[in-house]
Amino acid sequence: MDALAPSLSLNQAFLNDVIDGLSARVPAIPARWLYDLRGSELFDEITRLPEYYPTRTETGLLERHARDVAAVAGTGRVVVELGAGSATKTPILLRAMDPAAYVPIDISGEYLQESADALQQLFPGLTVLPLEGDFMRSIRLPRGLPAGPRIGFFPGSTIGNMIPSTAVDLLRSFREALGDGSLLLIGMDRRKEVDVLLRAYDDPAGVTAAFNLNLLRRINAELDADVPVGAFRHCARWNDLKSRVEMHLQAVRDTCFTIAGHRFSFAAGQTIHTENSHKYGLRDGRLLLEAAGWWPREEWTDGEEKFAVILAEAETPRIAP
Ligand code: AVI
Repeated sequence: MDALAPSLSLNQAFLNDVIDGLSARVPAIPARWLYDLRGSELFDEITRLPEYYPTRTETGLLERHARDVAAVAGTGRVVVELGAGSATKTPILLRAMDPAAYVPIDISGEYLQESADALQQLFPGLTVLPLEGDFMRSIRLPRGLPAGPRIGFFPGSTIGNMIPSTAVDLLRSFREALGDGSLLLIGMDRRKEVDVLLRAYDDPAGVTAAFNLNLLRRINAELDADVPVGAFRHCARWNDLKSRVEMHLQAVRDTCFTIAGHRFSFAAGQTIHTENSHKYGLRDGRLLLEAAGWWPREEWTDGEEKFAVILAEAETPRIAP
């Protein structure tokens, strides 16, 4: 009974988001529902595509600058990662930092445990304290963490998937959870030529299209629905005013379907907005951090300035003119 309760409420939350989202004036479904098992596998595949530059570029930046991070942060910090640690990026940082403990936070307990186990094997002497929870709601670090300052690690440009007000709220809550004297190492994708961006989010192999369309398959599989997947196509758009790539599912013909007894109809050309990926210019990224109480101290970027890794320090509130 207890074991069923969480999945029941997750299913209910999915249903609520889908019904509310499709009933809205501008139909949209929160991007977090893209990541079921298949969605996560497809996202992994995306990160290896030649057109999808962020993962490769950020990993290169971490390899080049992890020692610079350690030079500022010193050793013996507690590393707190938002999201389960990636097998490629996290070890680069841990190796350079020699931390007092490593705390990965993720909503998926299973994925979290797997990644924590893998890192524990790689760093047998390291205290690994995985924390299951939704960091978008609240962050409460485990009791009994080693004393001393912390460093938050938020790679992958995940911050770009939030609208700016949500991003600032999250960065601020992270600032509060990590405390005075803390640092934050964050990856942000930069603005660049529109064709480069659109190729990264609409690759010729169709992996991103499959990732986006998988949301409709998931709705059919989990929500007693009959969405005609073939009536929609993946569509990536650059919204210059908002400085973001948007993913949509666009109806290729007039269509209607039912989800858990709710009837929806879409005219050809109408879309369901499924994801935002904001791209930050040099000043935009800094402003976002400062709005949340983080002072950017170092910033590293690749030769083409495609991607930035920023090291920011917790700012002490002070009187300002
Ligand atoms: C997870 N996130 C940072 C990816 C991005 O680039 O916004 C998700 C993604 N969506 C399509 N391709 C990749």
